[in-house]
Amino acid sequence: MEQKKRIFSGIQPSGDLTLGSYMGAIKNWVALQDDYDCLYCIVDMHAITVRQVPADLRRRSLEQLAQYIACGLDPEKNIMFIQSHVAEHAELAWVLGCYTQFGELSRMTQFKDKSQKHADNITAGLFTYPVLMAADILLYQTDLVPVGQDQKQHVELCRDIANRFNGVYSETFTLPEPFIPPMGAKIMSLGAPESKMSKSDPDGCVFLMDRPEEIMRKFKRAITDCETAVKYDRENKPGVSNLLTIYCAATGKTMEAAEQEFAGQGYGVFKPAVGEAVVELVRPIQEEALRLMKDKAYLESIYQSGAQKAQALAQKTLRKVYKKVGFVAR
Ligand code: ATP
Ligand code: LTN
Repeated sequence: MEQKKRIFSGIQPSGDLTLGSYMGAIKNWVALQDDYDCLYCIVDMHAITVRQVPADLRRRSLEQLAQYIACGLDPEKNIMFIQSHVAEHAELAWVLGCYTQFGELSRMTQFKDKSQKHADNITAGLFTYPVLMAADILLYQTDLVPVGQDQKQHVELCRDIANRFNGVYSETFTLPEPFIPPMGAKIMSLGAPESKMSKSDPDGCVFLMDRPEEIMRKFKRAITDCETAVKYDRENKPGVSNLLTIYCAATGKTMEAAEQEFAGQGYGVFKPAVGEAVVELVRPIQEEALRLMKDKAYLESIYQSGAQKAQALAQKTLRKVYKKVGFVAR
């Protein structure tokens, strides 16, 4: 039988999962899990690049695992683990940092955004974050990295680092490709449709675990425009286009079908309908996540066996890398 290609992806437990991270990432992880050999990670080491409350970080890491499973990721099929449990991530990141240019990291838009936002705490970790991400991906000889649009630049940098390393030594790393979904790659904020929906900006953000009333309230208040037509036009109608995208991603309908459904209906009907579609989407996820959160022993067994399997793979790559750069074997 032909060996399946490998997927790696992760989300930081730096806040609660949002509708954006579901539509941009997790939904596609679920869709790809049968055709690929997948590792899905809770990247807690990335989360501490901005200050976290320790108890919250610990709680959210577990909740995130429960939510991954509740979204439909099968722990029997996928390796699911917590980044800090596999020390090879930090070890490879150090080596790769020595093959990454200061200039390359300075050009990362996420670094520019976040260093503006956290101007009082621009740490070396925030700057070298993409190197750790490259280590995550390259440790597992990953072929495909399913992420939202905002992470494409980081995956491209990861390819550049891998290419450089392979060029200096010899073939060591598989070159990964980003997988950006055709629909939902960039869900925008409901309050400010020109910026990305983001968990660190709770205004305009819908969380996967929000109560139904809260979801309905957020959609009813979503910014649209002063026209009435429910039409997709990203330039001139960013709010409505975003709501249409959310509606399509939540229901599986095409854009044409959605536009037709709401033709002549006005925003008073459209906005609550999007809210209801999202409520229906998250209802079973919420029920399952809450059930799983009560079973700490089960969650522990998943992340422990996940870390063991991940580490076995990671060690192979790290050993190869240490040998190539000239470290004495242990
Ligand atoms: P932060 O606010 O801390 O930057 P975030 O809300 O952007 O966090 P991440 O943890 O950075 O979320 O993202 C997790 C995954 O979800 C990534 O693959 C990212 O590309 C994707 N993602 C995040 N927000 C969105 C969004 N609004 N639309 C589509 N995909 C998204
Ligand atoms: N930087 C990503 C999270 C992340 C990731 C990864 C995604 C860390 N390591 C490896 C894919 C592959 C983000 O969403 N902010």
